[in-house]
Amino acid sequence: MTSDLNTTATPTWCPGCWNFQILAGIKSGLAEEIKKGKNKDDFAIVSGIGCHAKIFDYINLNGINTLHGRVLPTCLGMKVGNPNLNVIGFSGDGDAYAEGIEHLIHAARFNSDFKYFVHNNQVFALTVAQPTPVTELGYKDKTNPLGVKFQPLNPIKLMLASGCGFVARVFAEKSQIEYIFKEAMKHKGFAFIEVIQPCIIFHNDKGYLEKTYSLEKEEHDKTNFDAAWKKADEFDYSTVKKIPLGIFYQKEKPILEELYPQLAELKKKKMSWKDIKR
Ligand SMILES: Cc1ncc(C[n+]2csc(CCOP(=O)(O)OP(=O)(O)O)c2C)c(N)n1
Repeated sequence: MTSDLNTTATPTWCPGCWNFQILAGIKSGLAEEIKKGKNKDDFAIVSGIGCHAKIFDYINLNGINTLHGRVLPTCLGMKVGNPNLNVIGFSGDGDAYAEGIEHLIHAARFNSDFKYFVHNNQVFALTVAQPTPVTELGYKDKTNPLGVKFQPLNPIKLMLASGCGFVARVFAEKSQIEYIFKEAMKHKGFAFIEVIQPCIIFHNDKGYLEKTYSLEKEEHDKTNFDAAWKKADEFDYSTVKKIPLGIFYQKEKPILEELYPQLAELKKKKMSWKDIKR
């Protein structure tokens, strides 16, 4: 039941923030996994610093609310400590693509078996709207009165180029989060999920939702790297014509926990380091 995952903390997100839908979708996905036989203690969550990070306070699971930009090494540390934990990380676009960018590239390479949701509102929202590496050209705020001069990074292409085996984007609607949560849980390996989450105060959506379409409905072949790369080009985070949603690319490859015999052994025996007598 999703209510078992509730905490007593009162959400401090702005009324109407899309983060509420992300929270609802994640809790419903988790409840489904628990119904299928997992325990709450089989999960751990990690968040960074920012509006997105408050999700940590609203889900009753173990975990760490870590430093800004350090979600991924924290998740990796948890997996190395206990390869049987189901670890889920949450970042903002500032957290993931600015402070934490180097970790993102290596997380894709290492392919440790955890899931990563990036709440992308195209601004550093909690600190009131400074541009991030995915803010559109020309965007102005007090720190950039002349407007952003640099082409936004394309995180989908970055993940493809870095060898990520699960590259997806969804919009911050509960049903889309539920869908991608389920798909990501089924995938063995690092799953990168970008969630388009327009900040209703500082970066309003400019009709993003109407520009989205489903890759699955278009029969996009998610096993085809070149097709994924092409689809990634359709939204450059600056000009908004159409925004493909769904799984761009999926390919299973050896996970970090299988490449190290010590971890593979722990996984096989369903043990963690604390169960080993030394
Ligand atoms: C190392 C470090 N740099 C800067 C900050 C200040 N800071 C706190 S929240 C935040 C913005 C977070 O933006 P983002 O990760 O995009 O998340 P959002 O608030 O948009 O969900 C910043 C820059 C910090 N806490 N730590």
